[in-house]
Amino acid sequence: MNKPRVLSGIQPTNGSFHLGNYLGAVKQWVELQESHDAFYCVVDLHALTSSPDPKELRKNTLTSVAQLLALGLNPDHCTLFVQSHVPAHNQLAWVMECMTGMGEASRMTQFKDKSQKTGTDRIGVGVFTYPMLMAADILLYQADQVPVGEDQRQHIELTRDLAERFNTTYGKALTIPEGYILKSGAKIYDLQDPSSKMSKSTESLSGLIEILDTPEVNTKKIKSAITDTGREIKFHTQEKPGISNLLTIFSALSGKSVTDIEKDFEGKGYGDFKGAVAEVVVEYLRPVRAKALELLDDPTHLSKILHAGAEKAAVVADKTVADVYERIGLIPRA
Ligand code: ATP
Ligand code: LTN
Repeated sequence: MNKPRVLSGIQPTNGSFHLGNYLGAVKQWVELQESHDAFYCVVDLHALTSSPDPKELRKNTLTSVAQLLALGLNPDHCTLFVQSHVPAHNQLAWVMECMTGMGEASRMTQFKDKSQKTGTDRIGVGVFTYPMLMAADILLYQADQVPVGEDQRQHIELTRDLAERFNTTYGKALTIPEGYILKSGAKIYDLQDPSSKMSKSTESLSGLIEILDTPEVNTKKIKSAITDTGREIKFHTQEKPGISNLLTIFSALSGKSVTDIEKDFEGKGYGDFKGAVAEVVVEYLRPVRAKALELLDDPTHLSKILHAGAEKAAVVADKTVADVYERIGLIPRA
C-alpha cells in the first residue's frame, strides 16, 4: 500500500511512438509499475497544442494506448488513462497558471524553440501554458517520481518550484516530485542527424525508428544510419556520435554492456555492426508491433481499460483538487 508513487504522460501526436520515447521513458514505466504505485496517461490535451486533425487525434490516442500495453504496461499493475477523461487536470492547471510568472514561463526552452520557429504572433497560448498543465498532471497524483527523457528536465523543475510555492503560501498540500531520468537512454538521437534528438516532429522520417514500422523499413533505416569517420566501434559521443547512439540502442535492447559490445565487434566494420543493431531492434519490436495491432482490433477492450483507469485516477485527482480549492479560498458548492 505504501509504495512510492510515479506518474508520467506521453502525447498522442503521431501514429507511432519512436525508440526514443521507449528507451527514454516507457521502458522505465514498465519497470516501475512493479515497484511503485504507477499512474500513466496519454496526454491528449497537451497534443491539442499542435492543432491535430480530430480524426487523427482519436486514432493516435487509441494507438498510443495499444502501444503502451504492447510494450508491457499491465492495467492490473498500473493505472492507465487518458488525460481528458479526468477533468481535474484542467481544474488544477488553472490554479498553476495563476501561480506562474510570465517570466518563468517564457524561459521554458520548449516554448522558446517553438515560438522562434513559428513566431510569437502565430503560436497558440496553449504552447505557453503547456508546462502548467504538465505540472498539474504530476501534482494531482502526489507523485514522488516522474520517469521522462532528458528533454523534460526543465518542466519537472518548474513543477517542483510551483509545488514549493504552493506549499509555502497555502500549507503543505502537494508532494514535491523528482525526475526519474536515466543516464543512458534518456536521449536517443536521430539516425541521420546524431546532433538532434529522435523526434516525432522531425521533418524527415528517415532518422526515426518507429515502434509500429515494419521490420523491413526499420532495417533499412538502421543500415543507412549516418556513421562517423574511422572504422572502430567505440563509444565516444563527441568523436563518434552516430556509432555511440547505435551502441546505446543496442545495449538498452540487448541488455549487454557497451564495453562487451565493443569487444564483440573488435576488428569488424560498421556494416557488420549496423546489421547486428538492425537485428536486435527488429526482433525486439516484432512481438510489440504484432501485439499492438491485435489490441487495436478490439477497441471495446481498450475502452474498458481506459474507463477503469479514469475512474481510479479521478478518485486521487479529485481529492487533490478539493484540498487545493479549499486552501486557496474557493468555497465548496453546497
Ligand atoms: P517528440 O519530441 O518525439 O515529438 P515529445 O518530446 O513531444 O516527442 P512525448 O511524445 O510526449 O513528447 O514524449 C514522451 C516521452 O518520451 C517523454 O518522457 C520524453 O522525454 C521522451 N522522449 C522523447 N524523445 C526522446 C528521445 N529522443 N530520447 C529519449 N527520450 C525521449
Ligand atoms: N511534456 C511531456 C508529456 C507530459 C508529461 C506529463 C510527462 C505531459 N504531462 C506529466 C510526465 C508527466 C513530453 O514528453 N513532451
